[in-house]
Amino acid sequence: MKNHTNFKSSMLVIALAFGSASAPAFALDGAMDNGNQSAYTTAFKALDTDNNGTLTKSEVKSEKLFAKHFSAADTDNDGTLDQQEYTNYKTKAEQKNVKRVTSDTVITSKVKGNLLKDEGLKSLKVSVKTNHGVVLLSGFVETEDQIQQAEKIAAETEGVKSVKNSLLLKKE
Ligand SMILES: [Ca+2]
Ligand SMILES: [Ca+2]
Repeated sequence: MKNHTNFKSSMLVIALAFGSASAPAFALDGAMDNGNQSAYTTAFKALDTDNNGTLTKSEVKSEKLFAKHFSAADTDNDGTLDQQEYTNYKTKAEQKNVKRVTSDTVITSKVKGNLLKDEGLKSLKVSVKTNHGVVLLSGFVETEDQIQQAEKIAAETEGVKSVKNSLLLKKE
């Protein structure tokens, strides 16, 4: 996990660097690491309807994130968001999202691992998907017991909030 943390902090440095210089962000359009930053620049300009370089609460109201968290994003408390405040907050929100997706991925692989440990289930192709800790099981199994067993194993896996069981019996 150490590398992951380093990666995050370097992303933040990039965000800060680009927040203060908007023009170069366009030049890097398409580059993997900077894709989001230039997207933010574009989004910022689109929202800034009077083109004065800052966003008021009403200019930004079409974005759910800022409609909800305007004052949190307005770090200097001047009632408007400049490009840096906008980009920083957006980056932070994005990182939270990345974190969430990562833990869903971890849950999925744990559930898959636990299913593979089960003698009765390991040969079956059970598909596992996770969204916000909710695990979706799907695919075809041979017996009613396997459906119940797979659900039980998934539900008992660490981090799982609930299980949606869409497993079906194979028709002979
Ligand atoms: Ca404006
Ligand atoms: Ca501000």
